Amino acid sequence: MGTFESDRRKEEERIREENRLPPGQSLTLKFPVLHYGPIPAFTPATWDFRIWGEVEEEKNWSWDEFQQLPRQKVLMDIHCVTRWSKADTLWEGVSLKTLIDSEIIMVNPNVTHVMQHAEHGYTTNLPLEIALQDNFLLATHFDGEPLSPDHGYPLRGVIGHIPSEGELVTPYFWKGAKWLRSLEFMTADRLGFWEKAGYHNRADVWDEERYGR
Ligand SMILES: Nc1nc2c(c(=O)[nH]1)N[C@H]1C(S)=C(S)[C@@H](COP(=O)(O)O)O[C@H]1N2
Ligand SMILES: [Mo]
Repeated sequence: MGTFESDRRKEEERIREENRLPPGQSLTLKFPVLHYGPIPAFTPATWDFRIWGEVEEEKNWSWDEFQQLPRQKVLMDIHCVTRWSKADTLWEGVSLKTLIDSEIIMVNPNVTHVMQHAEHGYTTNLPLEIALQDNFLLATHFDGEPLSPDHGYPLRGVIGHIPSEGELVTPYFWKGAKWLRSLEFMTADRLGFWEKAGYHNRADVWDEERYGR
C-alpha cells in the first residue's frame, strides 16, 4: 500500500515536471471506471455503427465491416473531470480524420460539429475540427487488448493529450463515449449528456473548463 502510493507520487512528479499534468488533476496508476447507467451487452450479429446526419451518404457498418477500416495506434494522457489523470495510455482503432481524408466518409461542407451516440442514450458533442485531431480515436483496443466491457467494449470514442503534439486542444475524457454506436454530423452545435447537465461545453483541460459554458 505504502509502496504503491510512493510509486504513484514519483510518477506524478515526473509527469508534472514534463508539464503533462493539468491544473487540479492527480495521477492514477489504476484505470478507474466511470459511467452513468449499466454496461450494455454486445451482440456482434446485430451490432452496427452508423454515420449519419449531414453526410453525402449514410453508412451502416456491421461489426465485420468495421474491422476492415484502416487502423491506427495513439499514445495519450487522459484526464477525467473528476480529477484523475492517467499517463501514456495506448489505444488502437479508427481515426475519423483518416476516414474523411480517404473519403470513406464524406461530410457536407457546412458541418461544424459531431455528436457521438452510445448505447442507452449517452451522447457527447465535439467541434468537427477537434474530432479531426490526432487525439480523437474510435478505439477498439486498449494496451494491446480488446476493450474490457466496463471500458466500452467493443467500441468507444477516446480523447486525450498527446505530449508531442502540444498544440492540439485537449478536452476532458467524458468527450469520448463508451459503447459508441454512431456519429452524427451536424451544421450547428448541440449539447451532449454531461454538457446538458452543466459541464463545460468546450471542456479544455489546460484551462480547467469543468463546469459552465
Ligand atoms: N456511454 C458512456 N460513455 C462515457 C460515460 C458514460 O457515462 N457513458 N462517461 C464518460 C466519463 S465521465 C469518463 S471519465 C469516461 C471514463 O472512461 P473509463 O470508464 O474507461 O475510465 O467515459 C466517458 N464515456
Ligand atoms: Mo469523467
